[in-house]
Amino acid sequence: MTTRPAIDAARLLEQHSGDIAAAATAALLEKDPGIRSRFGDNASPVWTEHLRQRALELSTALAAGQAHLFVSRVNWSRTAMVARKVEPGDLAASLDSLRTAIQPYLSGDGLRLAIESIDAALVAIDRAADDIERCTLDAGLMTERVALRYIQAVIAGNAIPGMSIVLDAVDDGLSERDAILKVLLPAQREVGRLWHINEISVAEEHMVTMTTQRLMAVLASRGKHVPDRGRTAVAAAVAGNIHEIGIRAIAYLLEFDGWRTIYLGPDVPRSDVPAAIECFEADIVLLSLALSAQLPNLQHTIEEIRARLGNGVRIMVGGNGLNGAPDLWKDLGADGYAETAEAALRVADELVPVD
Ligand code: B12
Repeated sequence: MTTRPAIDAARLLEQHSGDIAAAATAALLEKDPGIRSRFGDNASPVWTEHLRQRALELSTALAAGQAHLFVSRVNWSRTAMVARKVEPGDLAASLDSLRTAIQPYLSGDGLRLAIESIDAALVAIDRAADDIERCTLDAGLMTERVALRYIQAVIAGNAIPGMSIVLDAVDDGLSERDAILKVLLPAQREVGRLWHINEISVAEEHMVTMTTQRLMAVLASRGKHVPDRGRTAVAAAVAGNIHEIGIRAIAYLLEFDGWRTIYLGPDVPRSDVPAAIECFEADIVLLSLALSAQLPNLQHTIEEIRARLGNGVRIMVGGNGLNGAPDLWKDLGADGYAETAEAALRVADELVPVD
């Protein structure tokens, strides 16, 4: 439940995130000289950026009335830091500094809620175990075995053989739809885990992601499409979100199911979304966000659609940034939400039944 003080505090945190981060970093480095010696000349820029992100995440969690979104982001950072040999104590010390640095900007209930969220995050990271997240793929399943072989081949620099591993499975009877749903999407999640725990670099993640985009396009054009059933969907990742595999996969799967699909791509300016809906007379728009920090952009996009088009178009939202907050879509003014691609197809069918 969002309250007025939480919304005001969220606005102030967003507005002053730069100053708060600078003050918190200065206090952190003064209090803990060990951090400066461990990070060298990078100490100030690295921790300022880190704390600016924290302030923005705290802001979006307060605005959404979901403190646990902040806690889960801090936990995420802890895992990434431990994997990169950053002392967990540094993260706790940085949150202490953040707690002090927000005090000149917030007051009353807003300040209390912000401090409660920071304290909850401190408790969570103190209790967190250091065990590394385990592989999500099950080599006992044919599709996930293919996903593992695909990742290994591409990271070894063999993109064409990697794509062949998946295409051979299709020749052996796997549908193009399942190749996307059960091989490529799980492969992408596994690549995210490997990057998070510092097992692969950003460049290696990019190699797989680029190959997945290439292969998804091939599968999407080869797969069986049911005839057009007269429904149009617009799909986009909201402004600031440059993750596009998930939403693009859903766009392709809708096409398999006979939807006319207008895929706008990543990072779409909010005013371009209603224009596309109008231009293509869409029945539904699907909006994707990857990080909770992108919630304000999602909210603004929905507001812009409603302001220009009223309730004439169905709005469905989803993406990693909404995981763990399954009811938030209602507060955002959307008509539906789904956590996975399969569920997205079901909800789209419910929201826009065939005549
Ligand atoms: C590839 C990738 C990138 C690429 C994206 C390139 C591209 N062209 O897409 C790049 C390198 C640019 C990138 C950048 C960043 N990334 Co990234 N990225 C990934 C990765 C490895 C794969 C993304 C993907 O393809 N997922 C595959 C699909 C299956 O998952 P999905 O996108 O969540 O979509 C599914 C559902 O969410 C849902 N869905 C998605 N959209 C919609 C929309 C609707 C309407 C519906 C109903 C459903 C729905 O259905 C999809 C299918 O099931 C993920 C790992 C992961 N677990 O996803 C991290 C991940 C998403 N990234 C992450 C992070 C932190 C970042 C950065 C902040 C890193 C940084 N410090 O710079 C930036 C932020 C960029 C930005 N502004 O958005 C984190 C997010 C953690 C979090 N939630 O807090 C993840 C989870 C990695 C991790 N394990 O920690 N990333």
